[in-house]
Order: sequence, then structure tokens, then C-alpha cells
Amino acid sequence: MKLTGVELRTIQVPLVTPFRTSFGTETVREALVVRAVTDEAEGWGECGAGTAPLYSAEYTHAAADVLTRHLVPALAGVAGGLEAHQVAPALAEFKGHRMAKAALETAVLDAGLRARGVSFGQALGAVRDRVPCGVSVGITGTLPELLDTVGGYLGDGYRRIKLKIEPGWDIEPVRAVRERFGDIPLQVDANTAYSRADARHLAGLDPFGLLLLEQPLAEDDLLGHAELARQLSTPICLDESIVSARAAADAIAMGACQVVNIKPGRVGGYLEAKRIHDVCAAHDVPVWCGGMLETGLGRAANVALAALPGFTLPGDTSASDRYYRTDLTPPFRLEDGHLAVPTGPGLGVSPIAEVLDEVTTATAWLPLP
Ligand code: SMG
Ligand code: MG
Repeated sequence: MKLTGVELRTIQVPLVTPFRTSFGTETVREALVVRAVTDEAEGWGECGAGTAPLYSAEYTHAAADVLTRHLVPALAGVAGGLEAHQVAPALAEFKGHRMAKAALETAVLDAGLRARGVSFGQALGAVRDRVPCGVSVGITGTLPELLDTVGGYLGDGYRRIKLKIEPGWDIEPVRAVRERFGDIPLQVDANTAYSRADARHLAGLDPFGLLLLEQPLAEDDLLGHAELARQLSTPICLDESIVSARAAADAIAMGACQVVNIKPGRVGGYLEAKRIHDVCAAHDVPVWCGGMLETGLGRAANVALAALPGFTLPGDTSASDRYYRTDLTPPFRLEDGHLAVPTGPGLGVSPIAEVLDEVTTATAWLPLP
């Protein structure tokens, strides 16, 4: 397959409701959409980075810059035809920027799979044709608003609720949801908002029988997570800390987590995400698919990944209408608490041209020699 060029589009899509986490409130999803044009087919990738470097060091403008100056030009140096497995080695000399790398690799992978008529699910090793879905509930600020929101999502059929927490919004919201909705599958995500000194406070979550506590401490604090895991009965799940299969293996060996959130963008792409799945499966560590408020493009690939055998917990793979009034692709709809794994070639979905044009705020075409 010969890569002839890459198109980068910055998109801005309004969210149906503001999404507040411990690091800020998003009302518009900004993302980068990558289109790989080859002599055989076109492929799409979505970059999970947002407007500002608040979830991790990456952000949209930086992703566009590193793709333009370094990552896309580096693919010109790959001898012979280009296939997806050659992308990560070709980009390895550039440190970090995993979300930008992931978007490029995903676009090349999608092009290759479309050319061969193979779906993402088939290529990754999916064993299910639909996946149970959870939903991530932002910080609302008042308990009545939280209970309304959670009640609405349970009414929609979501199979698991995740509450975003931060100091000052943790024990009480969990208590309120447990009291109102009983023994539903419930978990919390702190996005690094706590410190080691908060161990006793976080132990206050233990009586509520949560599925897991996601990323309470800093991204680089594996030892702190291991110490915390010994003090809590609530299982610790890592998100931000797990940037590679090696990081996953290390965290498991240290006892820093009992569960892993796999986000393909955070780890550099779907091929590394699959390796993390395999590492975790070898250690009997359950995994689930995280989300970065993806449009239908990123969602299609995430749903395919979530259909692998080790994904035994519902993911943050919610339906299109939880995020967007109009998705970039035909909408993913929740049916009986599940999303169907796309079966068409590659991602199995493509952007609707008019919608994509409407939300695009900048475009760049990067030709390859
Ligand atoms: O895609 O449904 C989604 C959002 C899931 O909570 C979610 N993601 O840390 O897991 C996480 C957050 C990071 C994104 S916040 C913009
Ligand atoms: Mg998280």
C-alpha cells in the first residue's frame, strides 16, 4: 500500500451537556481527524487529545504540529509498501505524542483493512458482536442534579455508571447514588486529583462496594497506587499511568492496579492496546475500554476493541446521543444496554461529508513524495 498523503482536520463539535471533571469543564469537543489517502483505499483516525493539556500533556494544536513536522514526514522513509504495523516503529524515535501517533496509525490501519475487506473487530480478535456499555457522569455540583442524570442514563439502559470525583465531591455523591439506585454496577474516576495523604479519606469509599476506583493519584505515582491498593478494599484501576504494554506489566507486577482502563489513544494505538489486553489477560487482570468523548469514528474502533475476550467490564463506550446531537458518522445507538460492533471493512463507518465539513475549523493536506 502506498501512502500518497494525509489530511488533518481540526473539528469542534458541541456536547449535548457540559462534561465536568476534576481538571475542568468541556462544552465543545475539539479533536483532530486524520485521513490517510493510499493508492488502495482511504482510512480515518481520530486523535483523542482535547483543547488544552489537562488530561495528559497532549492537546490538539500540538498533535497537529507534531504530525505535520515529524510524524507524517517520517512515514515517507518507510521502504516498500506501508502497512499499519510499520507505523509505530517508524515513529518510535519521536518521544511521547502517543495520541497523535495513534490517530495516524489508526488511519493507516483503517485504509489497509478497507482495502482487504476486513473489519477492525476481525483484525483485532473480537469475539462478540455487541458490547455492554457504561456511561461516565461528570461532576454536577448538586446531588439532586446528579441523581436526575444517573436516573436518566439507567433509564436509557446503561449497564454501569461511572462518577467523576474530586476532593469535596466523592463520598457523598457515591452514598447518594447507592441510596437511590441500590446495587447497580458503580465505579468512580478521580483523574489524578488525590495525593498519597488522602488514603484514609479514600478508604471511606470502601463500604459502597464499588467496582473500582480509577486513577486516584498522579500519572507517574505507581508506588503510591501500590501502597493505596494495600490500604483499600476497593480495586484500583489505572488510566493515565498506563501508557504502554510495559507500563501495564510493571503496574501489575508492583500491585499498583487490579483493573486496567485501555484507551487506544493514550497508549499509541490499537495495536499496542491489543498488546495491553494480552498482558492483562495473561495476569487475569480485567480490562475495559476507556473513552475520550470520541465521535463515531473513534467510537467504531473502540467498540471493536471492547469486543475482545479480556474486556470483561462495560466500557466508557456510550451511544452517540450521550455526546452529540449530530455525530460525524451514522449514530451509534444503545440497544438493550449494548452497542453493536461494526461489521463493514475497516472501521465500518465513514464520516458524513456535510457534517464533517460543518464542524471543521481548520484543514491541512500533507502530501507524501
Ligand atoms: O468518552 O465517555 C467518554 C468519556 C469517558 O470519563 C471519560 N474519560 O479519564 O476516563 C477519563 C475521561 C477522560 C476524558 S475527559 C475529557
Ligand atoms: Mg479516567
